[in-house]
Amino acid sequence: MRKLSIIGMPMDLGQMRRGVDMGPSAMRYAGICENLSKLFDAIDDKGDIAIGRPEVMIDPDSNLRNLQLVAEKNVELAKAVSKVVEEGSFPLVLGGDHSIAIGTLAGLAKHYKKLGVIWFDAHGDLNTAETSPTGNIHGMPLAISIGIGHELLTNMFGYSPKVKPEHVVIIGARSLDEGERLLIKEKGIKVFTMHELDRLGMTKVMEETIAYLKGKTDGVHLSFDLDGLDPSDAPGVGTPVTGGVSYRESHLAMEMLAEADIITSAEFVEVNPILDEKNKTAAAAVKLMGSLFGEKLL
Ligand code: 4U7
Ligand code: MN
Ligand code: MN
Ligand code: MN
Repeated sequence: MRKLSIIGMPMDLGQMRRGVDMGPSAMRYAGICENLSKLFDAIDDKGDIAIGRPEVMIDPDSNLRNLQLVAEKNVELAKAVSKVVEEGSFPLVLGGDHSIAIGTLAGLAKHYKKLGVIWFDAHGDLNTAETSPTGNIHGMPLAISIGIGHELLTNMFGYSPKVKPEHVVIIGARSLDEGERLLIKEKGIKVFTMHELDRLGMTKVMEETIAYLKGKTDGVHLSFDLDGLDPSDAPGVGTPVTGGVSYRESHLAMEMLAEADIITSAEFVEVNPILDEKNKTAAAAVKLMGSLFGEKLL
């Protein structure tokens, strides 16, 4: 029995642009359940985790903006994700800004000791309070998950790291800060930037990604930041970067992951309906989920 469980995480505290809290709603509106129903025996939408965000920006000047709340809410998400795994269901988390990956990965790490992560993103999300140009925690979740950053986030549930750097693959990067470049080199993190995507093509990049993670991991999480796509295909994101992955290439990537049958959990993040054009980005996310879960054109 193949079961999908959806968890909405309408959190916008990891960055400064309002609207990304409406991401889960926009993706549901774009037809997640309708689109995925034929690919699963059952779909269980758990609804949203309550963020209860006050209207005023809290803690606007810190170099770890909204640290306490981001930590608290991610503990809740981690518990919800862990429960879904215990139920034998596939966890699909809807963001929210990318800081929610801290909770998703903390929840998964309870069950997967060698968790692989595919980080599809224009950015590295490998900043710390020291290296971040913005103080926005959505630019830090990958660093935190490999154990680098504020203890309140890295040490969730009393241990760190949640993921080993050698089990991470970043795809689509084209905006990396200085500190992130250093960390990538220091930790030997596998990165396919847009340069490698242009040179090798998506087919080869995905073949290499799958070969790299297969065998040495006991589960693979897909963390899909919609800004990995080109802004022409996904305009509804808070930090767009030109020169991204095309709609078709991204589908090919999802189709290859479906074929390889390695993905054990996923999240789609950074959809901001206020910045979007007629829900285009949310719709792209939902179509990508279809390909990821095995939908075929013919
Ligand atoms: B996202 C940035 F400085 N690197 O740290 C930062 F460019 O989750 C952007 O990938 C982070 O969307 C983007 O603030 C975070 C910036
Ligand atoms: Mn991101
Ligand atoms: Mn990004
Ligand atoms: Mn972003």
